[in-house]
Amino acid sequence: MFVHQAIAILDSGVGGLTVAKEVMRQLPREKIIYFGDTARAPYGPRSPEQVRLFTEQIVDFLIQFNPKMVVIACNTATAAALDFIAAKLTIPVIGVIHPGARAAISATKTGHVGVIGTVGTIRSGAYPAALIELSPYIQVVSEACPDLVPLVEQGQFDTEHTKEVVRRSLHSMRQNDIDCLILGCTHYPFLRGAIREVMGPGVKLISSAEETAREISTVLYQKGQLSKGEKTPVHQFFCSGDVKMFQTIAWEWLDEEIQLTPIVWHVRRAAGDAV
Ligand code: I24
Ligand code: DGL
Repeated sequence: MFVHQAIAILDSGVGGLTVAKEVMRQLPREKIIYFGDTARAPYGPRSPEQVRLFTEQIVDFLIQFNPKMVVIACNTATAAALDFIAAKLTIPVIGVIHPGARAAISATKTGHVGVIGTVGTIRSGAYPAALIELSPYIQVVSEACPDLVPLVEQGQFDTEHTKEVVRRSLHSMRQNDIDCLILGCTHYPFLRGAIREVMGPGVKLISSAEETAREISTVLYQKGQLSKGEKTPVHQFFCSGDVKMFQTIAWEWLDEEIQLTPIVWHVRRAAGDAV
């Protein structure tokens, strides 16, 4: 049987393009439908209730395309909404936390693992929960690094200022004797160089994008749902905010022109809500 259904990927903005790119590389026959909620990004500082609501709205939008799988490519949204979304749908729902946690378990020798992410991700405790579920004796230290996303979005990957901010943000990580650090945010792999410099070569750095693409591959294979299409799929992208910004970043990152459709949300906002 030929499976023509697409993989739906969602994120708070453009960060999930790292997962989309990995899927394109590892699974070039799969069609992707991507939604970036750029109008309401960043999700990192928002409450879990709000992130859950936003994620639900995006999934309701994406489900009209009849995808074979939903991928929550944002760590903050995975932390707040994965279980909730998975319970609502009959198709597989994959987040970025479990794949990263699994990779860390297989990479650590000492069992001392560090996790960094947004305030929402770290506050949820979703990473320690995923790690301990897989391996009960693992020791986890986690720390929110809210200053790192702005650095990436300013394109400051390797400046002196970046090194200083990274050093400050990872202070508690350096005081713990970890041998493996999960970069629990879509944006942090862009700071890999600075993070490596601060943590030293003895600490393995785990990025979720590749791990998540592998998990997508495994699940689709097990379900006999890998695409058998001969032609290169035409992916579809949607964003809720500025089209030009999304297009520029997507072009630069994916190295190809994309089909992008702007979406205007018609949702009621609570009074005083800073959307
Ligand atoms: N990287 C990200 N987001 C940006 C950016 C960037 N601008 C330059 N680069 N802007 O994400 C998003 C602006 N926000 C503002 C708040 O609302 C939502 C949008 C990480 C990259 C994801 C692929 C640097 C940059 C780039 C191209 C590729 C990679 C990269 F321009 F880091
Ligand atoms: N995509 C988010 C994450 O991985 C980072 C950006 C944001 O705060 O929205 O947690």
